[in-house]
Amino acid sequence: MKVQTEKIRVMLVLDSKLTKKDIFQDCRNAVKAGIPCVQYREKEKSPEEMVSDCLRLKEICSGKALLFINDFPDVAFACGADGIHLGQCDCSVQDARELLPEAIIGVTASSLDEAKKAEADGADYVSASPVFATGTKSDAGAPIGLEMVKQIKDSVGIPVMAIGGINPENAKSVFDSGADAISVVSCIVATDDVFKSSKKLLEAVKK
Ligand code: TZP
Ligand code: MG
Repeated sequence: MKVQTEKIRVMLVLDSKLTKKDIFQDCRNAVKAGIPCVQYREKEKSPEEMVSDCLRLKEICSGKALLFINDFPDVAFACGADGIHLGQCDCSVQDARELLPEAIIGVTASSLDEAKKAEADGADYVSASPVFATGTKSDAGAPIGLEMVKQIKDSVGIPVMAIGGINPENAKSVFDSGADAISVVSCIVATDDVFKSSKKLLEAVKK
């Protein structure tokens, strides 16, 4: 990863459907707790709404946490995000890189082939997905398991993130399998106290 790679150890993916408050309060509380990296992930909002949301989030994260945008390089460009996360069906790494030469670009990978291709395409990290079963993303596919996280780690030279069903109880096992970073949604945003649940996760993965 290009900048501040060591910061990307724990990423919180915000979710306006799962939150008990709103994504801005969640972001503020998570950043206050020490979450170093936040991802904006919205599937149904207009481009204008996304840019407006992300400008607010950028302000909340400013100087404290990195802001990533899921799926939309143009939104990332408009708000000056630090990074972009792309799925297998999103735009190519090359197209994202053209628009965002300085951004950290991550790509989801569920197999060794996808992980190797992401690296060859110029991704800065791959996100092994889904490690465990998750109810948060209905089309996430079957869990790939910790053994596949390890195999992906052994197959690429770029950092490996892991996502899907990760929580304070199993997070350490994900790092022990070789992951450099984890990304979570529900174990933080679906709780009543985002500050407290962020602290709990960070404590569980403390080096
Ligand atoms: N991509 C793969 S699994 C997933 C995403 C966005 C959802 C993970 O959510 P949770 O609640 O941490 O299992
Ligand atoms: Mg996507």
